[in-house]
Amino acid sequence: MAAQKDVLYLVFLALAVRTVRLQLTSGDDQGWAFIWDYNGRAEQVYYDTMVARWNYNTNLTLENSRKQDEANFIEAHFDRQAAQIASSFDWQNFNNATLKRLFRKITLLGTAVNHIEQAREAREYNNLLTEMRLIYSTGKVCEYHNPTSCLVLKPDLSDCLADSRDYDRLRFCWEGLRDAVGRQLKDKYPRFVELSNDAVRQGVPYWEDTGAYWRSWYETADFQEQLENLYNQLTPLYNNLHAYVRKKLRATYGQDKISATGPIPAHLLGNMWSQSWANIYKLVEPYPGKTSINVTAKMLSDGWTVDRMFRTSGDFLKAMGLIEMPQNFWDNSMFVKPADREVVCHASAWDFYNAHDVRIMMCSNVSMENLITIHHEMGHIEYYLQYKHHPVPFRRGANPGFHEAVGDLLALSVATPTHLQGIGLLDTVEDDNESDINFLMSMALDKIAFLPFGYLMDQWRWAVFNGSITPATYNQEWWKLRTRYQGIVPPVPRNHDKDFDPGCKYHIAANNPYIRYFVSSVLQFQFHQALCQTSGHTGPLHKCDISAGTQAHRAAAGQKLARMLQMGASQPWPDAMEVITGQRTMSAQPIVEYFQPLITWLETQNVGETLGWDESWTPTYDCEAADGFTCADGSGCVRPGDRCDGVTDCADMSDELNCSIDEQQAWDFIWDYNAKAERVYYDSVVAAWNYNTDLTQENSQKQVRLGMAPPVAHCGISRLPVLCLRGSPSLAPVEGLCLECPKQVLNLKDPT
Ligand code: KAF
Ligand code: ZN
Repeated sequence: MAAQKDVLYLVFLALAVRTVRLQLTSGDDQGWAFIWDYNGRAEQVYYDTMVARWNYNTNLTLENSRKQDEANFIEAHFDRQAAQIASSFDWQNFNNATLKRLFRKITLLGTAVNHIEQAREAREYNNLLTEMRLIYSTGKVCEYHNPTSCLVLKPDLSDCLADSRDYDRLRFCWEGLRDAVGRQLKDKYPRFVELSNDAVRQGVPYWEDTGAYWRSWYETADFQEQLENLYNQLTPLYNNLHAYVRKKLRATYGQDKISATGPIPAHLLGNMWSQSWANIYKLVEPYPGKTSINVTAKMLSDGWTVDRMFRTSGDFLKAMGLIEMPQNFWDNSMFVKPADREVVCHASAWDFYNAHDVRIMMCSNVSMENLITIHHEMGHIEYYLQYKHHPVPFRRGANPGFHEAVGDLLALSVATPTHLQGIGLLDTVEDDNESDINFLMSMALDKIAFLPFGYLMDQWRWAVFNGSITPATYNQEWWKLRTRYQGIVPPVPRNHDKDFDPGCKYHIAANNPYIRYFVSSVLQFQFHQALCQTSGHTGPLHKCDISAGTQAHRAAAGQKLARMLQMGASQPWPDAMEVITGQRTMSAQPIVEYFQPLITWLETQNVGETLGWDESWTPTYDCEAADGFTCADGSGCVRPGDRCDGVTDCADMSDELNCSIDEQQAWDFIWDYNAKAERVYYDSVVAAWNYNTDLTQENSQKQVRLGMAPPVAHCGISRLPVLCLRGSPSLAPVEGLCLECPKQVLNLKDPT
């Protein structure tokens, strides 16, 4: 493999540099020579890694996973060697600032390098990450009363959260994912955090923890203070939206379910993580009957296809004079979920580092939400295409928030009613205040609702990485932040010993940083405001479509954006920001200006409402409606999946004798189990005897086959480590041996 040769070459070069010169190599010319040599090799190594990652992510097999591990390992080795050689140059004294910046980036190693000297830890780190991603991507939630009917996150559970208006059904879908994914990740995450921190602490420079390493990408000394400042300026917007939505939800679900002054139950906001509330637009629409922005129904009735959504996004880039998607983008991308295999469904945009192979991976369906996500992903691709001429270390966003902001910036124009009308997604557009408020509400349900979530995700993770949140309090602290910032509460009591709710968000299971999305939420409005000015827009900011002006105006806006994108990471981000906005700092002013008419409207709607929420309020929990049952002493609710054995299930920690299991059924089960276990064990001892007394291949295989057969059945909900669930049919662990599940719940993990 070419990449392996490159690694060997670098090892050779490193040794040569070390032995021939004991002092640092100096001189810009030598520096440039290294860079161009490094660049050609890096392109090859990274291309191979991206191909292996793509193949695995679009077909989650063991074999593809193994190939991906191998490629990751080669890449880490290459990065490490390159960093070592670059460090042997006296690069801090180079004359050329660009060259210095390139060397700094090559020598900065984070977790990517992951201690070659400690290959065991590196493997463990990679294995854990692969496992966590796989658990997230393949988690399934089976119906309580039909365990063979199982739901996956995309599309089933996402659709459930978006479309159902049944309080208990929503709770089932919300809780199901947390049981299926979070609980399985709980034991893996602490070790992962430990290994990640170990890795960054071994690098040069030394990072205190993974969070500090991630924050270093922003090259901003007071980054956290700046964020807090921005967040505080945006809180009034969020609190007004929250109070208004809570009032509307009380009208929909009942005052017994939602408090006028409390947080909102998290499952009622149209999204699995309550991060975008756009799916409940109809429940909170300010002026029903006026122009309504959610155009999903129109897309479906007009026969829109996934391909058309992508082409529409491509057309917008073209109209702005930006780089069009190359043919291989259309040929190689994965736009819809394949029916025949497991894939990663979380959307992503891929650069293969060879200047032309770019792809999107997404399990799209036809909807307004997906149309916006497609623009988001296309924004990443446009960035790739614009900065492809740079050496590899500069092929990044000016900072990670810039990369996330590009597509969203374009979507701000695409989502305007006049633009939607132009592409055939709205029949009529009324130009009046009420329609404006409807439009701004639909945008706020996306953009404003997202702010606290975008902010808190890495507040939690940074605290985990720096040790101020420990594994024992992962889940409590998560919910403290969720309640404090988002004003939401879990609809069902959390079992902090078992639940790991943060792990149910892709970016935590897959270890992708998140603060970039909060940064992007601010930046995109700054860019939008500036480009609107360039495009000749006059009037309120929320009415601006940067593609709507004259050809010359449109081209000017497109060129300005392109100039910034072409910089990649070659200069500090304030330089890139200056190209578009003329400013060098992040500012909340444009997003506040954009939503000002809605803020004023919400303030009048919220007269008499309490802004904010009482953090101690929790929803009443109807145990029976949630398929649970109360312990015999009436003290708690045991849910399917929780063992009724006194470990932690009953709220008062009472043991299983207090739970309402019919003991006779339990004994029936034990005797049934016993008879069948005797047969299984007899067969396996016979096989062992036969093999030990006659060491043939065939006898060995028979023994292995029996030895590997699971000793117990997993009846009922396959996502749960239980034997049987209430009323569920039994499943056979070994052909012909079927354990009958008792009618009552009997959740025994291992009856031996
Ligand atoms: C963004 C926009 C609107 C709403 C919500 C968000 C936040 C976030 C979310 O919670 O869904 N959005 C995404 O995760 C979109 C996917 C992505 O484009 O940001 C993707 C995430 C990802 C996937 C796999 C590996 C790493 C990251 N990011 C990229 O594809 C990406 C990131 C950096 C550079 C180029 C591409
Ligand atoms: Zn993104």
